[in-house]
Amino acid sequence: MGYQNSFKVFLCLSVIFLFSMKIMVLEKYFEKINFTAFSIHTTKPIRKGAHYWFSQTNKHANKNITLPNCTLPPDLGPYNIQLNVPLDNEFKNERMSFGGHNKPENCIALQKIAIVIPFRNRESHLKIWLHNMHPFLQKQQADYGIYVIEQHGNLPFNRAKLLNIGYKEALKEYDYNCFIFSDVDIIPMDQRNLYRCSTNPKHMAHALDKFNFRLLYATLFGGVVAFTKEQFLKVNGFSNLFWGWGGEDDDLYKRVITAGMQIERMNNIISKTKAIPHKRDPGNEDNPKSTGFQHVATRNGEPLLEKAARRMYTDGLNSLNYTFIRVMKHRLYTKVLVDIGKPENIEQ
Ligand code: BGN
Repeated sequence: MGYQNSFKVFLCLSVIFLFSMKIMVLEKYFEKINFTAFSIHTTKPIRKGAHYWFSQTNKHANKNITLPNCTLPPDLGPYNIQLNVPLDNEFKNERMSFGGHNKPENCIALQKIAIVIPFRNRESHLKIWLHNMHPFLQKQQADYGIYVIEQHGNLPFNRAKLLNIGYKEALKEYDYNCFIFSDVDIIPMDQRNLYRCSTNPKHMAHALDKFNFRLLYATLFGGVVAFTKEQFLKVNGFSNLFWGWGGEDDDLYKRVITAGMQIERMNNIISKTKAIPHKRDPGNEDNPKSTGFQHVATRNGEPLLEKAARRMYTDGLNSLNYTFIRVMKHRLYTKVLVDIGKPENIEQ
């Protein structure tokens, strides 16, 4: 009797064991199928050993469906910018990945947008920018990442070189195809102002409140501009030679025209933009004056802007050198700290 009972128990346990093994095998099989579906919609992170977005579970992985392309929501309109960000009420979105990347949950965005911000000592502006721009970009159904490129040290600021670096660093993480180069203190006042690239490079800060929402001069190309990857490569990026305030955006305008492109601007109502008022930062004084009338950056006494077209194929992305110091993944943005060297006319 005792022998028969133990045999039955053994039989039961074997059945349970075999059954659970079968479930495990089936689970593995389905995991494989789902993983294939998952990889259709994503790209692997490029930097190894890191943190990045796609190590997170993809909510669509189990649905095994193809998502539709994103469309814009119909209720885009004037945007209420918040300048006072309460300490305990920073923007939150549980779905967002660390480092300030987000993409729509239920559709595929056609553009993958890197927003690149040149930076030094402007924490308060960055806080306001992030608090307003994450909800703005998410409302526009953008697939985007925020890259803050910080210049190490106290030498004159080089906005354009930092933007070139942002382009390169962002591409190490994701296959971005659109780059929006933005100052940290500029925030759009209307959600219809699409943070997207277009068939030509786009100027997006032409109707600033500080200039009474009017275009200051026809060739102005500062504040916020959008380039597809191809457009940016075509102009060889920004010049690396503008140290201190002014001129680098005018130089970029000349590159765009020289490369046979036009610039685009949306209408003045949609493009109304806020520039957070502030004093000029130390280390960002006007770049050296060389004429009696205006400051113009120079190299060996030669005004850079005058020779913009001739210089563009030797000064830019293809001549960029800098020392990467570190990357820091914050909840709302990725900060890359870099040593960008010094102007040619500063001797150590
Ligand atoms: C211009 C600056 C731009 C700046 C606009 C708006 C120069 C080059 C000297 C001719 N250009 O004067 O860089 O975006 O003002 O502030 O300084």
